[in-house]
Amino acid sequence: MPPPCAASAASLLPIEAIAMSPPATAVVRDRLRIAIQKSGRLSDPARALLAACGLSWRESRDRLFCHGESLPIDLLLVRDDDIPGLIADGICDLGVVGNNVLVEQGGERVARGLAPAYRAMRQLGFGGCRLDLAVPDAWDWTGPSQLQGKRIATSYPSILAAWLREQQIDAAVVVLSGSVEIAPRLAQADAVCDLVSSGATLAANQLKPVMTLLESQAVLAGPVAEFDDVRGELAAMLLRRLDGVLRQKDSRLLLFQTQRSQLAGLMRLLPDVDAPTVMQVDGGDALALQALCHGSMTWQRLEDLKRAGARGLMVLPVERMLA
Ligand code: PRT
Ligand code: ZN
Repeated sequence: MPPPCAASAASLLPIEAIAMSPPATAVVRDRLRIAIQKSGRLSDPARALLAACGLSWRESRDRLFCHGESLPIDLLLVRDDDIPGLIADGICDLGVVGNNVLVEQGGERVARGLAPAYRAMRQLGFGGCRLDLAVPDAWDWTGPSQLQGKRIATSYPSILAAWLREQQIDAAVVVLSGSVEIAPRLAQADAVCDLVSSGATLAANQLKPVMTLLESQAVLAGPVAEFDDVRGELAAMLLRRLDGVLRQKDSRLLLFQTQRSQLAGLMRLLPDVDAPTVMQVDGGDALALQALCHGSMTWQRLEDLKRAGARGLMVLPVERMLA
């Protein structure tokens, strides 16, 4: 993909959105603006996550600005590569973007002598992939030193260059904006450094992954500096809800009864529960427990708990959480 360019994203904005988009440093705003990918791998999951946080907006798939209805939080639909620049320029307050893009563009800023302008605030649990170094199947891979003097094609020159420096390898970085995997077959490069999820694209191009330079997933990105107006409160509320939604995704409520003497043994079987609530039943040794579990609660685990003295086991889904 072409290099980041906040100006190009802004130039795509409809007139009214541009009018609403002076740099944040120049104005105090009373609405929060979140940039998400207009279309692509992160687009639908980002929308679903924000909707689960209680946001709703006036849909305009064909346009770039969606006015927030349930809360003063608007969406800007853009190319993922533009998101870090939009945050750096204060055109957007937050963004949902692959950490790979954030790290790459952060590295470019540092190389240009600019101060860090954005940071990953939360890992979002989707858009998982790796930035892998891959070589032709025919290579007998012995280690990074094999790359000495070779040409490596990538859309992530900053991350790759940093890694090569670390490894003290002198290799040529061939920057391509797409179709990186085909470069060795076209004799443009000897190896590639590209995003991989299933690995099918590498395999189809007779390449094999040999090193992982970065594990990535979608993140909520925001500015390094705190907001000093009402956007700070809106961002804090969004983060609270986001944390609830992310935790709730893999959480189950576990209920059961047991005897006091068996409690310690049962708790050893539940290392992934939050501090459980323990209630005495009838003032005797019988206890009722409720606990939030974050691991999977399989039939096997329930059988193990039952054997250890749990009775009336119940696993309930969690609808909503707010810490
Ligand atoms: O138009 P715009 O610039 O917004 O979209 P884009 O084409 O740049 O982005 P998109 O939608 O392809 O990817 C957005 C983000 O999704 C990336 O920045 C990553 O954070 C994440 N992601 C997760 C991936 C992949 N998995 C992925 N597999 N991004 C790209 N790929 C590509 C990879 O480059 C390679 O070409 O998929 C191919 C490999 O897939 P496998 O499954 O064959 O290994
Ligand atoms: Zn892109």
